Amino acid sequence: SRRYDHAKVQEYWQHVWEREGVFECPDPAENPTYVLGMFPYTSGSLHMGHIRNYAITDAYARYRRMAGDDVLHPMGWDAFGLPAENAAYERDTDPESWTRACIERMRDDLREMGFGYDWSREITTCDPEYYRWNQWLFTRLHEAGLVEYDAATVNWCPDCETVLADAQVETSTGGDDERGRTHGHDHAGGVCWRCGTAVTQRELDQWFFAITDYADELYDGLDDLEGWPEGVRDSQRNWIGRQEGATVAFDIDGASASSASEDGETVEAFTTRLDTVYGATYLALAPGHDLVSGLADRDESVARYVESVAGTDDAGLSGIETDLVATHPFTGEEIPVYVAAYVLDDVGTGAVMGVPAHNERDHAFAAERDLPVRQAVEPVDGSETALPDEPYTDDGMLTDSGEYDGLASTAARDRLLAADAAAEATTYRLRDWLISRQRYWGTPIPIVHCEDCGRVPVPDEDLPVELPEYVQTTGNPLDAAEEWKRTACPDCGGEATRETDTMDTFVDSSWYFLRYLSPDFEDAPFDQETADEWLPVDVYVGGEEHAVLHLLYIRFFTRALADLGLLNRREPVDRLINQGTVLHGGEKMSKSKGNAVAPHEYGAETTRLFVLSAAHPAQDFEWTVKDVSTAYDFQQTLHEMVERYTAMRSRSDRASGEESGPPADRTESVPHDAYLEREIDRTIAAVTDEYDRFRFHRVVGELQRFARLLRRYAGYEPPYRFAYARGLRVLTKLVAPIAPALAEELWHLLEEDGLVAEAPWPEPLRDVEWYRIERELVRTTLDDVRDITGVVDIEDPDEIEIVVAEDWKYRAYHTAEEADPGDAIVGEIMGEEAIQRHGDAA
Ligand code: ANZ
Ligand code: ZN
Repeated sequence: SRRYDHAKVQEYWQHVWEREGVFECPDPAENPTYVLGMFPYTSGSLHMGHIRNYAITDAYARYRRMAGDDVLHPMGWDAFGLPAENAAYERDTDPESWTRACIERMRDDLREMGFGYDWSREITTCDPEYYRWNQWLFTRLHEAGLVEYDAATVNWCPDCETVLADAQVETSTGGDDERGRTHGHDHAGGVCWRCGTAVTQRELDQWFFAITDYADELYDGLDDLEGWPEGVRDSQRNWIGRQEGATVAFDIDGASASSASEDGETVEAFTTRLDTVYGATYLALAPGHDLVSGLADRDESVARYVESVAGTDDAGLSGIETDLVATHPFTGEEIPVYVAAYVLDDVGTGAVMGVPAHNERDHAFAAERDLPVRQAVEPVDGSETALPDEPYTDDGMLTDSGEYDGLASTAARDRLLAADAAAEATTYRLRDWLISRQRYWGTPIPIVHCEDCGRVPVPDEDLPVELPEYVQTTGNPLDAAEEWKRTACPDCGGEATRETDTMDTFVDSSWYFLRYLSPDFEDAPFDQETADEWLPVDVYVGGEEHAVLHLLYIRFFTRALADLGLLNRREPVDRLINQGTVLHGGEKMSKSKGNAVAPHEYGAETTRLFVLSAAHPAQDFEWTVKDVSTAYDFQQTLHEMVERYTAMRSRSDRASGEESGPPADRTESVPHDAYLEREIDRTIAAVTDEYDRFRFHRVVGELQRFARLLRRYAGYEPPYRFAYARGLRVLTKLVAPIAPALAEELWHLLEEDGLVAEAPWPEPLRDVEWYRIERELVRTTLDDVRDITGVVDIEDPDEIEIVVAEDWKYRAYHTAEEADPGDAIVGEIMGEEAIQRHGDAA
């Protein structure tokens, strides 16, 4: 028979879908389902990671559309950012032209893949019509006190000449630093996330979003995000880094005349182990602690130490003793004060009480300096510790701790909090979001600097502040745009200059999912009523590299917008899927590794079918030509089956002298028909269930199995024909979300009306309660399977299929493909006919 020409088929149906507006989301929607893939960064062309991401959302969107939902499946472009500027620089063009060219190419790529988007809602973040709303939102946040302008030591990439957010600094080993580090924002030793250049530190005035105001909410909210992978929730918890503990106040005495200026100062040390406080034998300050700058001014050796550790990542256990002493608030003893780089500036209070007996680091620090090791906690069971050689770090019972002796650590922590010197404290690792970038290709921050009025927001009616024309410079092109910079102060009308920083592109992507909902809305970034109706996004799919940054920022924005009264939702996404990696030769498939396969190399339909059938969306999988050809063959098989059937149908129509309509013998009840009908119902129920769970690989597995079964019937003339025809129709519908163009072709061959993309999802003919029970059973443990089947030598429960027949009897079958179906029945025996049927076909 004729092989189907997949390239032609794809192109044709893509055209028809567009002509018929299949993917345009009804407005207003009755049954809204929002399916969203993370919009691509406009880097030039689509890679396999994109394809996998969008194949997942497209399959789910198509499935829900057929199931009767009003589905929104939009697409847009994350178009601002440094790489465009770098690319433009290298190619001697400007970022805008380069970006627009990328968008054209990538849009074509997406179309060619047959993905169904509502292009009427396309958004591009570098359009002034989009970024004006970034500016508008900045102004609203500013009014609400959620924007700050602060001098800050910032991570600086000397190559990109820009500030980097903490999360844009990677450890030079290239690992996922988000999870590795527990403390700190001291990124010396890190490299720029884009170009890999070693990051340095700089002091600059910068704009921040006060995401830390939401630290608790963002942290606590994670517990309720049941549709999110645990790994992502953990990464966010870790990133927010909430630690509950206490501060302990130490009074400082200057031991010499020159240190009198610190007399009467108090240093608060943050600790999670207040129970060990009697074991504190020294106090250590971070090099950036407030007290230290004064110390350094009058003490050369402190100054030299601070200088020597600035910008180094592993100052180890170095430190320097100061001429200060601290009074231990519980014992009244005087303890020495050190400056030590292991105490981080921006963790806790930047000061620690050193407890050598119960903390590894403090123990090591003390050992090098012969500081006393004083035990305050002992094992509850009275067992020996390795003190003073090794610290005892577990909880236990207090000893040598005055009135607290004998208390358990937990109880002691509570009781000690009542003391004057102690106070409950929570610290966070999360820092405010630094959004300033000294680059051109981003949203200009809508602020005017006026000598008299200070920093004045640009009034809404003057938005957008559009980017000036691009000029090539090494620094920030906006600084060089003299004419653009010069403006009038919105307040006093006097001469003023524009802010030249642009916004981090993560601002653009923090609310884009809202813009799709009302892309032409002119009064605000989005229409609140529509947004309340559509949110949260039902499914959001994207790479796990966004586990922290982007996915924390959209949560922050949603909450901030709710507090601004612009939205009635506090979480943006109901269900999150991080798609796994496509591997090739054991390594992540990528251009830079030279192991990339272009999305169209094997044809769009084959690629989609393969990436969806290879593994669960969250799992990594290996690209192999063998598996690709399996996907290809499956399409050919389906096509052949339908073609053979239509040929047979027209033969028999001619023989019976009828154009169409049921043959006379249709009313006869035939056992094989009943069996096939039941299998059709079963397949519908199974496949629907798998689509609901995003297990497209199992959908394909079910469909392959079903196609094999159906094929065994192919040679039979009526009376099986009606069940068979239904089987083909159902198969076509069920495969449509995954191989949409092939399915349209089959639908057309079957002479069905309309488009399969718009056809209703198939329904089982009879009650499938039995099927649900069967599924439950399959999910039970191996022991249960043994109980039910009485078979003891089952190794792998996946080899066994439990079926509940309509007579409610349990039946178990081997499902391993090689097993002969007739012999493989291990439970009860199925009806004679069915065995015979299987036997015939085998
Ligand atoms: C005294 C103490 C005794 C501590 C003890 C621990 C154990 P973890 O260890 O991750 O729970 N810390 C506080 N501020 C710090 C800073 N700015 N830089 C470096 N370390 C700092 O973190 C909590 C502990 O980290 C705190 O509790 C403190 O040491 C240290 F047996 O205080 B602890
Ligand atoms: Zn002014």
